[in-house]
Amino acid sequence: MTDLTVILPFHDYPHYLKEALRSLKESQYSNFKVLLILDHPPVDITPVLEDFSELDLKVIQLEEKKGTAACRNAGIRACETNYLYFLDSDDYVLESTFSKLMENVQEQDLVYGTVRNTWNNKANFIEKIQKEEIDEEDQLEKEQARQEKIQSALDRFSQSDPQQIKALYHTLIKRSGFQKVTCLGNLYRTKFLVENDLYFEEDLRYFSDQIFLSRVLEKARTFLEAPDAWYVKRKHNDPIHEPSLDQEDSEDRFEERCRSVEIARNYLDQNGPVRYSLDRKLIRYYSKQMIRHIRRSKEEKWRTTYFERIQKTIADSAPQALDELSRSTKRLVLPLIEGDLKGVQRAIRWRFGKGKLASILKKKNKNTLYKLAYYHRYLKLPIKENVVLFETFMAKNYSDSPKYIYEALQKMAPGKYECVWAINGNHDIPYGAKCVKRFSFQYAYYLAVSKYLVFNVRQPLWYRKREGQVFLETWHGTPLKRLVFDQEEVTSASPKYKEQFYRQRQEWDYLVSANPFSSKTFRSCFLYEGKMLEYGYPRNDILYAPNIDQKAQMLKEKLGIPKDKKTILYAPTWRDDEHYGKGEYKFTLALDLQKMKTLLGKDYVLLLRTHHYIADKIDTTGLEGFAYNLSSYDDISEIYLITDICITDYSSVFFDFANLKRPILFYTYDIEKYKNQLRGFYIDMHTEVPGPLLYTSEEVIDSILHIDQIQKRYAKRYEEFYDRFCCFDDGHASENIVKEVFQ
Ligand code: C2G
Repeated sequence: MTDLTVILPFHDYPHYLKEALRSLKESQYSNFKVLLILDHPPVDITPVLEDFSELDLKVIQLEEKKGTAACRNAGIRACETNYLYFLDSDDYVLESTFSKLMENVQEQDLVYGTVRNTWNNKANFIEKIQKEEIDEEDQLEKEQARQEKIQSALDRFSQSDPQQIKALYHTLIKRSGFQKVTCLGNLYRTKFLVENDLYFEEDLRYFSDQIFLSRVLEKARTFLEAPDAWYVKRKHNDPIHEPSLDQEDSEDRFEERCRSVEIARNYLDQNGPVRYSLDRKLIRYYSKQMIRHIRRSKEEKWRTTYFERIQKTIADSAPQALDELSRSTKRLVLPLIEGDLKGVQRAIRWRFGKGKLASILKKKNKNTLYKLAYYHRYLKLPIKENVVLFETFMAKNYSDSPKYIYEALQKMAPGKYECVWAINGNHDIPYGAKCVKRFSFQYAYYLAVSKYLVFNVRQPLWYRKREGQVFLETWHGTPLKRLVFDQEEVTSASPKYKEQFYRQRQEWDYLVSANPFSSKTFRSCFLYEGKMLEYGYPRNDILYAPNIDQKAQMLKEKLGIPKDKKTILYAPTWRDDEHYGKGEYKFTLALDLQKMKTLLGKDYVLLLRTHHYIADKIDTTGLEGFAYNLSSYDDISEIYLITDICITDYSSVFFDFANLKRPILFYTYDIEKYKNQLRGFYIDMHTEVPGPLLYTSEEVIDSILHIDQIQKRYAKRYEEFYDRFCCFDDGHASENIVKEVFQ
């Protein structure tokens, strides 16, 4: 007999629903039904359901659109099994989740599992947790701390059932804030819910979970802990198009937060542990978060209507919850209860004043003092009309389009502008530009007062564009790999990428595009609405210079590269999932350099160049005279000039190199993972790129040995590619851009 029902409400975002259903299909425990409760989806989901015909799934349609709480209630009412489990359609379970929950169940009212939060889909989540290094000592310490906290909860509620206190600790006390208090991840005995009339409050949009859970915790008599049964809750990294409830910015949220506590209280024993914990949660929200708004917000409501609203709710807290506050929290709460805003503001000033001073003294803020100077001092200074700030690849080098725009500006308007380069370390910059270190006081100063800013990656997150500033974003490559809003999943460092990008791209006045394809793609992937400069890439001007052979010879001499040999450049990109820390990526060289040296060394030398994100150094010991590591050379455009054959993978390098019409090979040994799991591509690599896809070192070597044949075989495709992607480049991009932006 089936003994479990999964209640799955759905309104929108079918791609998430697919993943949720797939996770159910993959469950090891299969003795369950699914009740899919449709809350008037704007799309037809029949095609999605076709792939899941083997699930025992019943669809229920709500009569009118009512929200998640109503869907869950409909699910409870329609449930015919002994147990039920709520799954939101944007989340998923693991293969073992249900078996772990059901393993030891014996008619308990509540079986509570673990909720894990992630920004990732299931495949990436699993890969991440498998890679997680488990530090046993650290684990032990965490476990000890956890036990201590549970013990202190048990001590404080020594009159109550310890099983109830443990469940309360795991599902409510431990979860920070209100949003994290959820009905998800647990198994409920259906009869227990129905007999106790435990349903969700349908007119609450954000906080019905905490009322439901508080009531369950109050009423349940038998509990079971199943910590290995994981529920995976996804955060949406595109809050602009697909906000989750947590990400919705709504006026109702504040009112609901207070009201949900008030409603829950009606069902709870005033002296009981659940009531105490809930009241303390609201006080904590006030004393940790709300006071920041009272202190700083431009919106008066935090000091008027919201202040009065929360005053009423907190004043009605259980006496014990108020009596046992720490001294510093009491200082904030007592004037609130008396409605004394001035008193509250005094207490806030005291708290923050004390905190700030302490942290400056501890030098915690040492590295961010320049930001304070930026906000409180530099932004108040007038903009300097003739100052231009340039930055390439987060000040790592002097290269890419900002370099060529800078040089064109110096030639076309000598002495007219004061040019400043944000650059770390020593680099040769002509025309005597002023250099400032990134993230320093001077950097913050020039960010604030420069009239023009020319960047090839994003501006710092703390930068705020001023009225009158002109921001020229050159970007740094034609997109092959999907970017920002076209990326379903963001697996690289910051999951808030989309949200941040949305704000940042609004600060760009100009965006440089190298071809019609980029122009179209940038509109969709960046949601960019400003002016597009369609002159080609300034960094590619050098590829059209009249004296490129001479330049190439000079560079070979400078780098000590033999002139009598042909050159192969290997310039791969980075992989989103392989990193040490923020902006520091791993790279494992998958080319057999020894073999290349043996088979190609007579005629060729190899130039190696890793992406600027890569922290690993390539080991070229034993390859002297054959392999040259040019990873720290500033400008790859110059390296193209001395390259006869270019090998890359998914790097935008080939779009630029194709301007030279020289052969390109693609070493795509991990294409399936890159395409399906990490990024996805805008163009079909199998049919649209101007060279063969190769999967082993042997294939790479063989292609180099037969490069003439390859060139012939790919001639037509190369030509089409050139017409499509190199059509704006004509050697004058920098000049045209300077004319349009500066003159
Ligand atoms: N680059 C380089 N050496 C490499 C790889 C890249 O010097 N081994 C430089 C090239 O100028 C390249 C640019 O860095 O065009 C961007 O690198 P990509 O590998 O394309 O990757 P990414 O930084 O993710 O940018 O729209 C394009 C994308 O944003 C790609």
